[in-house]
Parts: sequence; structure tokens; C-alpha cells
Amino acid sequence: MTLQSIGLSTGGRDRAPEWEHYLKGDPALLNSELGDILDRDAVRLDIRTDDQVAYEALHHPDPMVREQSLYQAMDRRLPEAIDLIAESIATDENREVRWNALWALEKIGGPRALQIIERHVNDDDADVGEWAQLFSSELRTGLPAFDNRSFAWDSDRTFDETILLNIHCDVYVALDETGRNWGKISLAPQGLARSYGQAHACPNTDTRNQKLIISKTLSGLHEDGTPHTENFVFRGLTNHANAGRGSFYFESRGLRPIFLSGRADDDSLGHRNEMVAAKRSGEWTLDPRIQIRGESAIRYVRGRVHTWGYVNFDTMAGSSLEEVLFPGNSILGTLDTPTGPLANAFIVGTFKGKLVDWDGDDKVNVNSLDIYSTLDGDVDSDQDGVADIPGVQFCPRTNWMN
Ligand SMILES: [Ca+2]
Ligand SMILES: [Ca+2]
Repeated sequence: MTLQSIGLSTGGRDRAPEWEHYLKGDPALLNSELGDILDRDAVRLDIRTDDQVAYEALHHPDPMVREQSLYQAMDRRLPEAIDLIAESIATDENREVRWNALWALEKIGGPRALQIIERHVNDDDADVGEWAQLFSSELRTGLPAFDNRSFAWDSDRTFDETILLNIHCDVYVALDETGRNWGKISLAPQGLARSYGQAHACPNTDTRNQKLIISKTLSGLHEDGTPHTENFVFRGLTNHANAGRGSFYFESRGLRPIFLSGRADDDSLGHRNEMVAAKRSGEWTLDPRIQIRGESAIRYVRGRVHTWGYVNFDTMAGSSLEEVLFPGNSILGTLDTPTGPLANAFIVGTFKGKLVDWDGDDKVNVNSLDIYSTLDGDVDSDQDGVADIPGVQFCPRTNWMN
């Protein structure tokens, strides 16, 4: 399986636009999402044949590649995509593949996808079952639904909640400087986590309406086995007009190194320290049965994320997915000079995260995940609430900040 070289492609351009008239309303509102437009025009950079994609979705030994293949089948709108995804949910041994496959069905939507999702509401894995219940409810009503498990919460941890975010990211890369040729890489949640890191939303009840730490942990980058950490402080506003739900729009700007190698902690080509920006908007849902510090806990969050990227495309063409999706092979971009002109990727994604039972005792874990961040987003390797180095939110091992 290889990524396409520049200029050899057929792709999204062959497809007709999904709507052909403007009776729906004002195109200034309906047709201003650059990601939606690029989705129609961009060539797909994964050049595996459809048969390869279908085979690897069920049989590749690496769960990340299986999941990536399911999302690729969806992105290509393969006629057999729903059957493949249904087979994966029924047979895959990796629970994250299974719940991210359920999410893919929700994205496809329609009565057949709904029917397959609802087969799994009473799954042996309670969290796969709860995701099925949640996606089914969202498709039917727009709102999530949860099961009635009890919960476990630790009052000694830095964060009241640690919610693993499943993020599905579409990366649109300008293939040259004409602005006419774009490529698309659709990253399923485990592919994104492998290359970029696993993101966690870490809300605290007293500050969550205006401030949120997103902490990213990347395994497999440091030779000594310690995780690579990057934290982001998001700030914004939250609307509570609907009881039990909060709709939000948050932004983050933080100083971090841009490694010109395109790889985290690879300083071989040097780095520049820049303010890196990201935006997230969406809605969280409280569960009044889970009370922490006198407040209902956030049981579930969903939304969209947007940021900029720098993809070193020359080093990627002709590479396999496994060669490209390795730890650290992606960095956020910035629009600020002098690095800004390097930004060549428009990145849009959707995310979903809920409380999960991570240790199999049938209680959902509210804040059990290891998060290497202080309340202010500084790296905190020993999780004691005190920063390794005050003001430093990105792994300091390359000494980038000095
Ligand atoms: Ca548990
Ligand atoms: Ca510490």
C-alpha cells in the first residue's frame, strides 16, 4: 500500500458535487467550509486498490491499519463499505477498532447503518455497547444516550476528568504552489494517535466553561520509553441555555517548536519557536448521576477541530502507510512569519470522547488516564501538579526553549 506520487492521480474531481442548486439557501453560509470544498476537489493520496483496502480492513495484523482501511473505504464511498464495517464490528479483536468502526457507520448514516449499529447495543464489551447506544441515539435524535454503569473517581489527580478523544482528521495538502492541486489524507483515530499522539480532554469543574487543557501523549518516540508530551491551553465561551449541555467555541495559542524535519523532537534540520494555533467547537453533555466536587461530570463531548499543518510531502510520496504513520511524523503549523509560509496543510477533523471503563471493573473511569500536564498546561512528567519547567508546554528534551 503506497501513497500516490504527485500528479498521477484520479480522485475527488471525478465525483459530481453533492448538491447542484442553491434552493437550500445562502451559499455564503452553506458553501464556506473550505474542508467540504477541498473534499470534492482533492485527490486521494492512498493509492491502494479497492481490493487491497477491503482486504486490509479485516486482515492486516496492525489494528491501526485495519481501522485506517475502514475509514479509507468510507472515504472512497466503496459500495461494500457498510458490509466491511459491519464485519469489522462483529469480528475485530481490538475494541478501539470496533467503536471507531461504529462511528464510521454513524458518519455514513441512513437506515441500514443505523440497523447495524443497533445490533451492538448489548455488546459483551460494555463500552462498545454504550458507543452503539450513543451513536444510535444521535442518529435518531441528535442527542447522545448513556448506560447506567457506576463510576470511579480519584480526588488526588490534577484533573477532575480525563477523556480520551477519538479524532478523525482530514488533512488537505497543497501539492504545489499553484493552489489548483490538492491531496487528501484521511486519518482514522488510531492512525492519528500513532503519528501525532493521543489527545485527551481534561476539564476541571471550576474552570471548564472558559478553559480546557488538551493533553497529547505520543508513545514510541523516545528511546527510553517515556511518552512524548504536548499540552494545549484552550480558552473560549460556553453556552448553557440547554440544561445539561454546553456548546462551546475555544481557541488555543501556545509557544512550541516547529521542527523543520517535519518530525517531533527531530532537530536535525533545526527548529523555530512559534505560536501554534488551533480551534475547537462542539458540545458536551453532563451526566447528573456522576457527581464530582458538587457538579455533574461531562460524560461525553463531540465537535470539530481545525488547525494548520506542515507536511513534508517530498519525503512521503511513494511511502507505505506504515512508513508514514510513525510516531512524530506530523507537526502543527503556524501562520506567523517566518515559518507561516511553510504551512501547506489545512486540517479539519471531528472528535468524540466519552468516559470509558479502562480497567474492566464495570465502572466508568472519570479521571484515571495518565496526563502529563499541570492545570496551566505545563509539562508535568511525574504528575504531581508541579511543572517540570514553568511555562513550557512541549516536551523539553531537545532544549528547544533555550
Ligand atoms: Ca473501571
Ligand atoms: Ca512535576
